[in-house]
Amino acid sequence: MVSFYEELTVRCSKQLVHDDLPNTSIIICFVDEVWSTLIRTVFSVLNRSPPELLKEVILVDDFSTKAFLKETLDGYMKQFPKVRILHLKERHGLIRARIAGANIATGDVLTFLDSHVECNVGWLEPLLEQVRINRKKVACPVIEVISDKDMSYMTVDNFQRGIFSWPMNFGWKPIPKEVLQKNKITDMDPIKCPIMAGGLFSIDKKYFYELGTYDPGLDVWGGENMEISFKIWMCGGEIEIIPCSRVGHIFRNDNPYSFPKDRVKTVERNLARVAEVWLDEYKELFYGHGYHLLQELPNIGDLTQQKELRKKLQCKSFRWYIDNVYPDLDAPLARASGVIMSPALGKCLSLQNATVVLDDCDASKQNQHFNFSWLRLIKQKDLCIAPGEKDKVTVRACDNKNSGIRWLHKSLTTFQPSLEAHFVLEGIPRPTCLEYEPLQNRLRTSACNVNNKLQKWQFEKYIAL
Ligand code: UD2
Ligand code: MN
Repeated sequence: MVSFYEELTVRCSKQLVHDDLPNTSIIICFVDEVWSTLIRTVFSVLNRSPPELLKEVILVDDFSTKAFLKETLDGYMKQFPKVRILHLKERHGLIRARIAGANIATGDVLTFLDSHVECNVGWLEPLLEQVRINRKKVACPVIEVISDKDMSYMTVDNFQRGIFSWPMNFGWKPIPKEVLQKNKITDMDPIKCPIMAGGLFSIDKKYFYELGTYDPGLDVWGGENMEISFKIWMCGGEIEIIPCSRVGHIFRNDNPYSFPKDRVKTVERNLARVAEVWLDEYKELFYGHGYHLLQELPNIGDLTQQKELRKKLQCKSFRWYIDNVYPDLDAPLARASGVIMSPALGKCLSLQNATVVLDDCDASKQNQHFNFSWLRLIKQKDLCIAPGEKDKVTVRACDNKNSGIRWLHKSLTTFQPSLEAHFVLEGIPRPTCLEYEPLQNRLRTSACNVNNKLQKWQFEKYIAL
């Protein structure tokens, strides 16, 4: 029986492309790559790319420590006139190494590859065809799997889209059935891809520079695929996976090279840079799903140029990206919303003359409508319920960086689940709760007490708690 895969291969081989395709520079960055896998990568490119489309192969050695990646490699590659090697004088990290490779490239299109891949038969033409059709299209091959045990090539046959989930983890997801049907998508059609995996893609060289390449402030590894994906989509381009182009990649659990700083922190810092520049109000979801990420904020460096670039390119909002590119992303802007009721009193919190009081519940009144934000603020527009002097409760301008106005509520009070219905001030050693005090008919903060009914509150609607 002919498999789905073999049958697709036959159809792909019959697909026509323009005869004036642009040529490409292949850019392969590596640090301490294994000899055999690097050679396999280069051979697959040289053997399986039409010579007229292959301008050059640029190997960027990101300051490897292994001796065989210096003169030995240079000597070996001399037999291939199209291969150029750039030895960086210090560790750039993969992002800046790719930029260094792009800076010396002479082809019309840049095609980036990891240093441990195998390009399959006919891999290149379908990528360049898409760029030829629209220079703002960024084309990715289907990434197949090379076993890290025996180096065999394994095909994949259900093509998926690259996506992310909060707090910005890359993942794969099949296209929803409705979307397939609605758009009459067949298995050879390019797949619109909200986020690219990162390693393997073709992009028009001029367009890459129009987009300002990568944010050069991203360090070592990680997050750059988010950055370039948001940038491409929000600033007028598209990312597609091209089913007829296939490249195998060795997925490894460990990086075979060392990180100059802590690996996890490096990636988190990169992601925080991306969030600050691209996510608009949705960056709250990023921090709200990974609270410790806020700690990276002081270390993320200057973002002026990135923000200016976004303005200059007149890029669309993140909201637009969600609505148009990734509508199935789960992204509610508040964890809970509506009136905040005291079940014991049957009354609701209300903002009157910049103070918080209790009033008869009326969900239609704007001054009784609150949002519980991802950063744990109880907000009404730009005003937040906050602890005041002594035991007073007041309102203040919301400030995401002010940890003194954050409240724990519902599932956030896991340290003491019995306080679920309470609003517990965050970060105070002695649990302190929002309470109604009947004698003076006012709100105050007071030592939390699980049995005190006047400390229990309920939002009208819980969205993500
Ligand atoms: C994925 C991407 C990878 C990159 C990465 C970071 C694929 C198949 N792979 O992880 O391309 O986007 O996510 O987000 O989509 N390298 C350097 N200098 C460094 C570190 C790495 O040159 O400081 C090289 C490395 O030798 C390799 C490439 O960059 O050729 C990507 O690194 P990886 O293979 O460790 O990343 P991977 O595949 O786990
Ligand atoms: Mn890789």
